[in-house]
Amino acid sequence: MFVKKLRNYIVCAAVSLSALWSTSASAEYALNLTKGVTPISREVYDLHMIILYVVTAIGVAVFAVMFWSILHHRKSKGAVAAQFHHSTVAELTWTIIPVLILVVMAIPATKTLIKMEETTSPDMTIKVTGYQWKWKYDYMDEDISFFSSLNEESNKIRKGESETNVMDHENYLLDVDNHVVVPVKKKIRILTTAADVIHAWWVPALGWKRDAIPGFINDNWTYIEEPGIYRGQCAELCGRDHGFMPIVVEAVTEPEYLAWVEKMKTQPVEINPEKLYATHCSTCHQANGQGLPGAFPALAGSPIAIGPAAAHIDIVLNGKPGTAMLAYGPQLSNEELAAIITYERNAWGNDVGDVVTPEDVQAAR
Ligand code: HEC
Ligand SMILES: [Cu+2]
Repeated sequence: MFVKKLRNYIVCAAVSLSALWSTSASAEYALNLTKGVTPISREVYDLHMIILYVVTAIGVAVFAVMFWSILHHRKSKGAVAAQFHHSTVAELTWTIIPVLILVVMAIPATKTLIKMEETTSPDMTIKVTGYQWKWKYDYMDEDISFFSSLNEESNKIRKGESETNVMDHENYLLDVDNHVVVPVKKKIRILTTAADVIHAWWVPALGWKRDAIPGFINDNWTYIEEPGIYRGQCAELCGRDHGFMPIVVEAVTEPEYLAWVEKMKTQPVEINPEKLYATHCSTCHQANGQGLPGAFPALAGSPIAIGPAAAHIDIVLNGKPGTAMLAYGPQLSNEELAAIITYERNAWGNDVGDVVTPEDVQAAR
């Protein structure tokens, strides 16, 4: 009776598992880790598989012994429990065998960890800085530096300001305005840090995830083999818009990379006040300048935004310590700051009518 019931349960579980497996496969759900696109990510994947096989084998063996014992030594068969309470042999065995298994598993894992830490002699270095809620990329060898934030369409959809259905937007919440463009087959050192709170830079295809911590610089590297677009996200809860600061790494061939570098260096910096405001300020103060009551003040009609320019420049340059209002002096150029401040003084019904110039901003630095 009992055995028959048990068999039914097992059949049932197997059928539902296989159903789950096929529906998830057809829906392109990946149940496993990604293999990624770097030698390290493949090693991480292989390690994961080795450990998975080891623990599966141990699990099967342990449960087999357990179920066998339950069945063959059950009370209805007249089994009588052994009555001993100390066995040196048993205790030594169940200590030494697991220790050996752990040591054997630790050897390849440590080798990979050491390789991951080996950041010396890179071909190039990129510094990644987390901000609430965007990323900044500095190409240390090229003097290229830019912000990368959630693309406009995703942003509109998530705020309910777009007609587009979420399902119709490819890479919804996983797309940005400026990709991090990198060459393939180069050792790229990636430094992570942050300007406000702790973030984490995570692109699964690269096989690692690293915290970006204010005041610290973490050191990592990657070597991408195949051109492609690899997406990721901030992986450390960093405040209200944590879910809206994706990462897009675009790996290209060396000539394409050099052309991109050339373009970045020669194209004039575009100063579009509305766009600058949207990128840097609207997550908190909102596109309509109304802020969010209780958290972020409205700029429409704000005493500072329509008061004397000096105080307005001061709070944008230096921020307000202890609040979410960061100092934008170190982030943005005089031209960009002058454009944003002038915009704020003359948008959403603010009509101060004055023009703040880059010279005014420079004088206040
Ligand atoms: C992360 C959220 C956040 C972002 C992004 C942000 N601010 Fe603020 N801002 C604040 C907060 C919070 C305050 C209120 C500080 C305080 O307590 O006085 C503030 C205050 C201000 C004020 C003073 C308003 C008043 O009436 O007190 C101005 C002007 C301002 N911000 C401009 C900007 C500009 C320009 C940008 C973009 C370059 C920007 N802010 C980006 C959070 C933010
Ligand atoms: Cu973050």
